[in-house]
Amino acid sequence: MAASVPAVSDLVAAARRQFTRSFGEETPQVAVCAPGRVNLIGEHTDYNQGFVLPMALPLVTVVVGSLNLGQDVTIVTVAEDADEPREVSFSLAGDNSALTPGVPRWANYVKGVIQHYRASPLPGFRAVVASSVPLGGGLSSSASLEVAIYTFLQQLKPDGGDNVAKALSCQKAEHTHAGVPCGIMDQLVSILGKEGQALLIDCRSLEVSPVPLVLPGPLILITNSNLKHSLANSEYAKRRQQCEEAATALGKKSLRDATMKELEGDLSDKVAARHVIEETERTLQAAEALRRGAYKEFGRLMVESHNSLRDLYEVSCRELDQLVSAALEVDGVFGSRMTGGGFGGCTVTLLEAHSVDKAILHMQERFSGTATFFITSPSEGARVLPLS
Ligand code: GAF
Repeated sequence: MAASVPAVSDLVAAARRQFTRSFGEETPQVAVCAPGRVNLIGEHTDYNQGFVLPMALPLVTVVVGSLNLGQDVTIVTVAEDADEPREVSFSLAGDNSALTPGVPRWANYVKGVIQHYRASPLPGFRAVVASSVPLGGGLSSSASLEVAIYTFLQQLKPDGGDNVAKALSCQKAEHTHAGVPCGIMDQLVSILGKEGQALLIDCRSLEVSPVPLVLPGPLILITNSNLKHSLANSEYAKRRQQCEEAATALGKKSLRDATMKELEGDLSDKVAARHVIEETERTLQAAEALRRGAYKEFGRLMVESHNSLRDLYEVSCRELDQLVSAALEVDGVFGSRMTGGGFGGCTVTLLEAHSVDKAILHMQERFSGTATFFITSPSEGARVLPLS
């Protein structure tokens, strides 16, 4: 059985109950949310200035809160994590030393966003965070938290910037406060997501083109391996560095400018570059196929993408490979692949609606761990929520 996605209104209600418990007040002044994302294709291409095709999810991070009179900040999360405190307080007065990363780790994303917010100084505030995006599941729980906090701060003090500037500030927060040299995909789609549309993003120009994914039609099934990935582990940074070195060796500013012909010869030390060059091309073809409703072709490109991430880029793992192979054994499945940074997290599968139950059952049977399933559709990006 697929899990049901919690309604945004239920998350807001949970955050409001915690707000009352923590601050003794009935109603916060502001409520906002920002979604996680699933990437349909175009993996590890964003920091090479290539193309990506993600969509925003109905899984979101909610922030509710109010202005403080001084410069004190208190943030509480409703998430349970036995190892980490659920509440953090600091002052924005003086230099930025209170924003130095530390514990709890979840608060580092908040501190990073405050540090890179485009309209300083910020007033103090009290807020509660609640999220339905699985943590460390490859669905951008961190970008959704960054973007939700930024959107909340915009209600307290407008920043006068545009959405791209907002995404870049949130990306910077991840670089400086989580130590992950991520690309721009997750933050952009969390801000710009649209109901019924995947977004083709050119990660060089940051131009975004909608690609309609109208349902009913095929379904998108997300399968969480429940194996938590750790993007901060050195592998992500290592891949990024390999790509930069490969681009320099080819005399290019980024791998976006390189062609397979230029890689000819000894490919043995350039397999990462080959993944990026081919994945960028695949993403453009996949967007075109989706526009035409050519789901079989789209599915074939998803499988090629997965195989390339597994064999060339080496960011998949046994659990993700098992889930993808199992999905592909079911009639009515167009394609399946790992999604996000890799080393755990989720797979995404495109399939006929009538095959969903069969696919879930078969994946459960063939998987060595315990997986969670969500049927999903493209949703709205970050937004301010009513508080009635
Ligand atoms: C993570 C990063 F945050 C993204 O920028 C992107 O590189 C992705 O991994 C891989 O495509 O989600």
